[in-house]
Amino acid sequence: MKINLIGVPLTYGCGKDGAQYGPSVLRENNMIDLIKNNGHTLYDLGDLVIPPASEEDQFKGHENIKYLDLITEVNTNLAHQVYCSLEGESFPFVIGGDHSLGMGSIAGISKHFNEVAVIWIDAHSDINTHLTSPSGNPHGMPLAASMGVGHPKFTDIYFKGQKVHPKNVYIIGVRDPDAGELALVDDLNLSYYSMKTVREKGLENVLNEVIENIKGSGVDGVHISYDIDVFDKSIVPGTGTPVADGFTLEEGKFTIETLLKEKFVTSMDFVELNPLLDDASKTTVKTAVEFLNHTFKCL
Ligand code: DIR
Ligand code: MN
Ligand code: MN
Ligand code: MN
Repeated sequence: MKINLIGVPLTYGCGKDGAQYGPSVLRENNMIDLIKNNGHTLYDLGDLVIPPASEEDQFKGHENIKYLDLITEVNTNLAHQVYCSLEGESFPFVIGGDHSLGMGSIAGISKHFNEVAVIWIDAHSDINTHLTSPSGNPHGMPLAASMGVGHPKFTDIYFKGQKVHPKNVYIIGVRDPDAGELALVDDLNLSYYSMKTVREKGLENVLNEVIENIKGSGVDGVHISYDIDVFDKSIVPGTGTPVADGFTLEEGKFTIETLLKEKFVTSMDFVELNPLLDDASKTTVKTAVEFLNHTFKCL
């Protein structure tokens, strides 16, 4: 298939240095060949420009949102890249960078399709707002903003208002939610599969439930936003917020394989690799490359 690769070397959204090196390290580790060798036609759109910003200005836009204007700007550019990729009948594959980029991806797909579903695979649910976030980090807010909940600058990225209806959102793998996020899960009645639920029901059953619901929902676009921290922290030390009791590599591969087999997925993010936090044997890069290789095999 035709794939547009879009790098987003952004780390201002996660409050830690290092996630900006995700795209370059993935490229150094043969990401390009990996896509081509799996039979795809690759258009490498390069990396988005991230303007420099000084730390003392981080709360200039809002007292509990770091780098509000910069994150808004970068996501607007990303949204247009994603939108234009879809208009050109390519599959946008976005590599981060921190997860605040999810807002841009979803804004772009939402402009192209009539109605989209979003599958958010993450140890966190990323549905904080400036009112609930304990960290002020935008990477904990993108899914809320995409549903129209949060600061107006975030909810109105690319075009005004809601990008994805809450009924079309599926969250899988969460084991470190914040209190305000759990309240929103209830308020919006979200399809929320915590890691506890995944263990109780079984991963295959959870995925089949998600697939059946998406197929019955009438959406014409499906986006996967994959946060590397859904993996167990033992195989991804190189991410900003590693959490125990996560996916094994096999479970991650099984998840992507099962979803991609349906042939309804139309775009994807892969985020939160932080090479500066990786161990000496590059465990996280190895996890990422194995997972991505399987992903491109199944695409
Ligand atoms: C936390 C961390 N819930 C926050 N979020 C992360 O800052 O809002 N998302 N790491 O993937
Ligand atoms: Mn995330
Ligand atoms: Mn739309
Ligand atoms: Mn996460």
